Amino acid sequence: PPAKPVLLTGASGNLGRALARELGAAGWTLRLTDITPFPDALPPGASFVKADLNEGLALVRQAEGCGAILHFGGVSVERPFEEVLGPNLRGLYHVYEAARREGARVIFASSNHSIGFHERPRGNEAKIDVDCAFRPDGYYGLSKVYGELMGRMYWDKHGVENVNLRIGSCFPKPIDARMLATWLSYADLVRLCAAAVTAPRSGHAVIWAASANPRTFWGKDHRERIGWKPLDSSETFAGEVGGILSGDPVVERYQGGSYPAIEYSRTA
Ligand code: 15L
Repeated sequence: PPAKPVLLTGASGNLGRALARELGAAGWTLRLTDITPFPDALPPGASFVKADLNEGLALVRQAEGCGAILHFGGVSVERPFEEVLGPNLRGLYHVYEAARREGARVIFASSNHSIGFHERPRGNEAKIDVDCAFRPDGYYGLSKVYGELMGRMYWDKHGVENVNLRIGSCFPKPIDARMLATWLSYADLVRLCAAAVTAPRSGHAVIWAASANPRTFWGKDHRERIGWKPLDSSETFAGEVGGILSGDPVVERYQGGSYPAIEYSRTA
């Protein structure tokens, strides 16, 4: 386990709960926070504080003495701009200011929706690397772009290390054909976060957070820097979900799936 406590925002969310349970069981000292109460029994060595990411002071206090911040809090799906603004943009600023004060590393739950308007590769077409253009597929994806760029800026300007996880689809199992490309198992997520926190140096890193899926959309990233390799694969579920398509050409064309199609009004 890391020498210093680790702050986890969004602890009451699906991914937060999985991380709290597994890292807690591995003996980590966790400071959990969320705007909604923590629904599970507290893991050994963990504490929980209910707080809003909009409140900078609360976050600074919780981060005191921490060596890393796993930032999984905020709005996690497409929402109107005004709803995304507070938790996802102002919240990020508070996280990074706290990290700067503590000399802590930030592990940011970014998303494939920061690049969701890239088309899916067909056949042998080249896969996109993490230095591809940002192509956010909505206000939520745009907030993830902002988060990755905030990490870029805090590293260049203040030397705050950060690992940006472009999470595909992290669920117990894939539920449609797209997720055969984008799925990330909970176990691979937990190992990824552990590697991101404990690697001796990360700088500003960006990682495709998906399992070892043969149908992946994604190519090169910075995983070697933190020594992470996914061990699971969506292919186990191909027979079950490989035929599940949406029937919507916009959804099937782009990597972001249903998100690009939300309020899509382009005609040419
Ligand atoms: C995300 O960023 C969302 O948080 C999650 O609910 C899924 O929609 C996922 O992306 C996905 O693209 O499958």
